[in-house]
Amino acid sequence: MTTLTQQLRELSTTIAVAGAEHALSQRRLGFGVDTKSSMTDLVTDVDRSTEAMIVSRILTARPDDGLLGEEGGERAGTTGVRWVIDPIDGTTNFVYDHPGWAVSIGVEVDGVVVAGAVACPSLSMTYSAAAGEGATCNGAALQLPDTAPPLAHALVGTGFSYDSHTRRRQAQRLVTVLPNVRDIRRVGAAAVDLCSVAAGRLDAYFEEGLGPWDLAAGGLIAAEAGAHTSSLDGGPIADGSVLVCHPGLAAELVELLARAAREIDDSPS
Ligand code: LIP
Repeated sequence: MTTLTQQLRELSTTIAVAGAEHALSQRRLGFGVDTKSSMTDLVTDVDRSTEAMIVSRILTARPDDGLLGEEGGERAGTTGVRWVIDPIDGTTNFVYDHPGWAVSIGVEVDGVVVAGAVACPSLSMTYSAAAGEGATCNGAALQLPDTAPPLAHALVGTGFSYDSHTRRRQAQRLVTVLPNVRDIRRVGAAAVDLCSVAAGRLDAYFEEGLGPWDLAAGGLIAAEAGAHTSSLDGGPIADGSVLVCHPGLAAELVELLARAAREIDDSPS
């Protein structure tokens, strides 16, 4: 007898894979591109058609659930289950045909993410997790190693805002961070970054300003693989601020990020 959480994991995985196949096939046919919050914040008609396809599949299976989609799909449900959907996370990569993009579907029960899947078709990787039941990539269990690397050997992912003023401060923060870690990777899709920490392809990832759809599935996958998850200041994740890393790196990274913020505030603008 499968539990609700197991059923939601299986359904989110099946639909995420189908959504990824849809997006990849639509890409080959050509697509239109628009902008949202700024000239660099892209959305394509494949984002929209993929979200519509995902919503249709969800409501066919579970007609009374709630929905929150990045491209506007939102409805209240009556079951306590809410689906949090990013139809294409990493839209800029999708447009430029870089592989770092994914379909991300998280599932909440009473406001807590309990299942989710991230399908990365160009990387041939499908991640999934259920609360208390671990995380997998292509069916193989994910578990962070017992020991963390030294901070100076940590490969750290991050991302940047679409707002140019915010990007300036984020770049200034790297002046402090970059000399103290192995290197930085800016993949361009939070869901891929979060799953990369779960899979050991990154030792840490931090970013601010994420939407709930960027974070829902990948955050659970990283936590179920044993990663530390918090805001940049080490507190509970809030307002789209996230630090995900090997637990042995968390205190040092919180301090390094705090020092970076102080150095920006203390520097002449
Ligand atoms: C992306 C995020 C990424 C961030 C990008 C962009 P989108 O989401 O997943 O972490 O750095 O700027 O916001 O807009 O491609 O769905």
